[in-house]
Amino acid sequence: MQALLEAGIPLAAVISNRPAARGLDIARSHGVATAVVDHREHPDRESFDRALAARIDTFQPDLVVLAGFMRILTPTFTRAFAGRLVNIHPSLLPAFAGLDTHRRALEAGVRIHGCTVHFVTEELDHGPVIAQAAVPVHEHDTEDELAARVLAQEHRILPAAVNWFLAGRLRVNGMRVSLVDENMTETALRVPETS
Ligand code: NHR
Repeated sequence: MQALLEAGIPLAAVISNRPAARGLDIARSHGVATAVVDHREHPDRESFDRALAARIDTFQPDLVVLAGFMRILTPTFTRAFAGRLVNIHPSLLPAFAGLDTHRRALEAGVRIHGCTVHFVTEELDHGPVIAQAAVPVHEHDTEDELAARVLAQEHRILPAAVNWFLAGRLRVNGMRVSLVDENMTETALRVPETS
């Protein structure tokens, strides 16, 4: 979220389900509107998702970005925002969907790891891929070291993907996303560096 602000992307609002989320303070310090929809005040996911969707609608955003948002969304929500809802996920999807991606990548012994910006659909972490960045996994990496290397790339590809969306340059064809007027391979793929 901070990377979006620093990239100059106009945020209509920052909304969290956690009242103590640090992103809320960062947003306030940038003069961005904030709201909290606390999931603990709702009896079930449907009710939370309806309240969240209603609050988002008051801000009339062009795009909804999940950035560290940790609640699985029901089809009621994903259908309401279909085609204008994206997530940044800390793995090279479809590898390591779900949680604890860096620990699982280390356990699996992969040499390359990374992050993915994708459209959110009802199938968790399986929507059409917009951009990916790869990083090397070093021999003696800890989970934290690997996470930091991936995070630096998350901060590059999320603002890039959001800018493409806002410029109306993304086309979705089934699971494949293309970028109008540009070769996607040269722009939406970040290849691993060796350090
Ligand atoms: N919802 C849908 N329908 N589809 C996606 O692709 C979604 C989504 C909601 C969140 C982000 C995702 C990630 O990038 C995301 C993608 C949380 C969980 C999870 O298991 C899984 C994936 C993601 C985020 N959440 C637990 C739950 O029961 C709670 C875990 C916790 O609070 O620590 O909701 O990683």
